[in-house]
Amino acid sequence: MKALILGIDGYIGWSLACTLVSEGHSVFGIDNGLRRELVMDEGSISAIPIYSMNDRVEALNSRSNKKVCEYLTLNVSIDYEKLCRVIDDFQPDVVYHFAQIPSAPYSMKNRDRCIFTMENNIIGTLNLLYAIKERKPDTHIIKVGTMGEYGTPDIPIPEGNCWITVDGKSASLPFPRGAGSWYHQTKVHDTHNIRMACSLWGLSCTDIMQGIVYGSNVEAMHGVPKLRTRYDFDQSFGTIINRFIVQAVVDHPLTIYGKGTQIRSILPLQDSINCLVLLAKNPPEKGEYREVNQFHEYLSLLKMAEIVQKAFYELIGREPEIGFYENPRIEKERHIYEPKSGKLQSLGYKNSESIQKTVRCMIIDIFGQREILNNFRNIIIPTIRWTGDTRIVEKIMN
Ligand code: USQ
Repeated sequence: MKALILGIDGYIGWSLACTLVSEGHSVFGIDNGLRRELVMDEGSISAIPIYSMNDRVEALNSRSNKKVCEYLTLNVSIDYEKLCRVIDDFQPDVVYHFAQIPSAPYSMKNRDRCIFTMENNIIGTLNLLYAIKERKPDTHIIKVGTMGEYGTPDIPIPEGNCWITVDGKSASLPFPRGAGSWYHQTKVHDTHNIRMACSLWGLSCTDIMQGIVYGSNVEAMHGVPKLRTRYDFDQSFGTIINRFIVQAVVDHPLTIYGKGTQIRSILPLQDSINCLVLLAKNPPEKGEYREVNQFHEYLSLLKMAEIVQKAFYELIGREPEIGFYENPRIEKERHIYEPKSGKLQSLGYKNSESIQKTVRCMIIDIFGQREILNNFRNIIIPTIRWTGDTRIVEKIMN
């Protein structure tokens, strides 16, 4: 299989590249290095040291003794002609699209960031849709959306369409979206745009409603330092469980926003990658827009913190404090959460391992970095608020 990965330098993009190459597939990766820049702007670093893209690609190729991975610096939302040329030359069977700004807090900081996130994400996807239509319309597009597109609607969340009845007439229609940030809203817009491209132009796309990914490793990195993927923990690019692990390691309270009764769907990085590979091996029909919900389980934030707390105590002998902070976001803290999933399972997907096991591996991985990470304690507490003001969030109670 020939896979084009847009956003190969990111957390998921790089993990996927290592996995595809280890399975004997050819990879062409594109990235503009934006994620590295934005994390630096946050005053943060990747908790796992990462190498330059050239070093990474060289390390990947040297394991196979041939050129199985190529890389080009390119901005998908700007360089349309270059993107077309890559498609002409590489002739991909599948394109994975991760070349997006993935952060809700980043997008909520102010108008400039909202617009930058909207432009970068939505135009990038439109460029990809046009490039595939014009140059190789039989290519399978796999796009990562988010479970957050659905929001927390207080009714069960279907996988794909739902039946809606008006005046006694019923139709299968897209489930209503309820994004809670400008970033999540970009994914909603993408969903509508991709759906239309499939129906108008006969493109074949899989749109993944993915939960929050956690983890520090995938098997295909074989513990090789140059093959490790990035791991963020700052307020914008760190996601909840990844942040909790770093917080535990530097002896900082685990930062629960609000009551911690919010429920979110989650999955380990290895499972996210397994699903991405499985979907490429089982493409949709020509013209099909296939929507899948991708998560392993759903838990309250408090439960996630307790799992990290227990695992850390068992491994290190110190129990991290769970801290409750003012919620900088505008989000429901008590809600029903019943998302459905079944399409991936019907393709043969099985969960790789329990959250407890993954969290233990993460602690072991990150603990070795504790001295360096201790220098970044000051960027852990959030300042970006959904109201638009930037002010440090206060701890309410332990
Ligand atoms: N939260 C805390 N403490 C923290 C960080 C977050 O309590 O230190 C809370 C947030 O208030 C929220 C929940 O944890 O209720 C999840 O926040 P998050 O930052 O881990 O995840 P989110 O903003 O939803 O976005 C992340 C990724 C995004 C992906 C999405 C999947 O950044 O790219 O699309 O997870 S989902 O959540 O299913 O939409």
